[in-house]
Amino acid sequence: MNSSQIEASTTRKAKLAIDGGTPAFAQPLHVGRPNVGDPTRFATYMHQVFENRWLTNNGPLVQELEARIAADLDVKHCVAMCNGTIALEIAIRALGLSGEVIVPSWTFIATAHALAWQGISPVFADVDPDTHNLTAATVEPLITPRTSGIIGVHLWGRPAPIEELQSVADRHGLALMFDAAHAFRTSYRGRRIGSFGQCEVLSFHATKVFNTMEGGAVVTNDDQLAAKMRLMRNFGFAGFDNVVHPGTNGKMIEASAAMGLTNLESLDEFVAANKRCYEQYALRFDGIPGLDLVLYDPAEENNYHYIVASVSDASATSRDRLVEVLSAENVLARKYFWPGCHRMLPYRDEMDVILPNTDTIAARNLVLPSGPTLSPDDIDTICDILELGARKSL
Ligand code: T4K
Repeated sequence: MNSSQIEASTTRKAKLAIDGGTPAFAQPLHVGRPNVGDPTRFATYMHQVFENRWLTNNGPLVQELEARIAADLDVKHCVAMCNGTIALEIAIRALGLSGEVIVPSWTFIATAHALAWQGISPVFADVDPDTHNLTAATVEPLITPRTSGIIGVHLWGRPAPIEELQSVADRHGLALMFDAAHAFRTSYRGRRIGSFGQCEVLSFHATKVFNTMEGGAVVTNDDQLAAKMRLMRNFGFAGFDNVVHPGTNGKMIEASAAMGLTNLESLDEFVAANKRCYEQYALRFDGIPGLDLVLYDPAEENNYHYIVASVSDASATSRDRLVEVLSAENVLARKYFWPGCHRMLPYRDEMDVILPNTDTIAARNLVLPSGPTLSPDDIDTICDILELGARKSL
């Protein structure tokens, strides 16, 4: 197709902003724009917080949120924390991990930092090119006498191969925990993510499908582990003046719990909106050369929060150029998690690893906006721009 045929094939007729046209969107469309529930409900909860004069330190709203999340995920314990990174650190320490721990490089940097921050070496494994998750085959060859555990990541809310990883861990006597930061309200073989491995770590950051502004939690069926983490998140206090364990300050505040309780009430709507976005993107991507969507498994429960595209060489415009073109139109797409943790400054000189699948994915990955604030017209316009770029070098 020549460029006028391409423009005719899409609803987009205007000059691109990168060529001096007016941006398609007056306001930026961000990946990660927060989902927010009913402000009146939030105000009611906050009124309760003021009435209680209890602002933090395991307050009643935090306890209520923990109970609701544990019930929702069908897991015995939910230990709420101030963010997902501290939750990872506390879980890692409570499990007694040391030496080396195997993690994917293809994840948000917090997964690796949570180990390095406490003197443990993250050992970066490659991922499956289609699922973006670890496999037994990428993990097992990296096990050494110093390995103490494996952290699987349910990337984009799509479950890691839990059973495969569990049998590797069992064979070698290793701990297995999961970074489930993206995986709130998703399932593995029909069972909700939250009770796999020794524990799973959730993030409730503003940009997640379910947020408490900042926040996170460790969920587990292990009574002793949960009790230890409760101590650790509160300086090791077991009652007034009685410190029984080393600890830190990992507590969730009541205002965060108020946000969480508010957002739980709207979570089904957020997921439905994400699903609508995902299905529309999937429909539009069908037939666009060089653009593929990383698909969710319809047999599982998904939160559809991350719209993840792959831009291959068959696209006339490169991934990096598409990010620039979209940005000029006020569509702030992301290259998450380029270039991979193993190529980030704190880690790249320390190890000599070759992760071909991670490198290929990192070069192609493009995360697009989704969520309740995005209209079908918005998605059509974003897809028009992408289609133009895929068919013609911009
Ligand atoms: N493990 C994994 C696999 C994770 O993905 C994360 C966090 C963690 C662990 C750690 O959990 P936390 O400690 O964060 O609870 C963002 C988030 O800050 C981070 O939570 C998240 N993963 C990561 C995937 O995304 P950045 O560096 O991209 O943040 P930033 O400031 O660029 O904002 C992201 C986008 O959201 C932008 O387009 C702007 C938009 N945004 C952001 C905020 C905060 C808004 O529109 N409104 C807002 O209020 O890391």
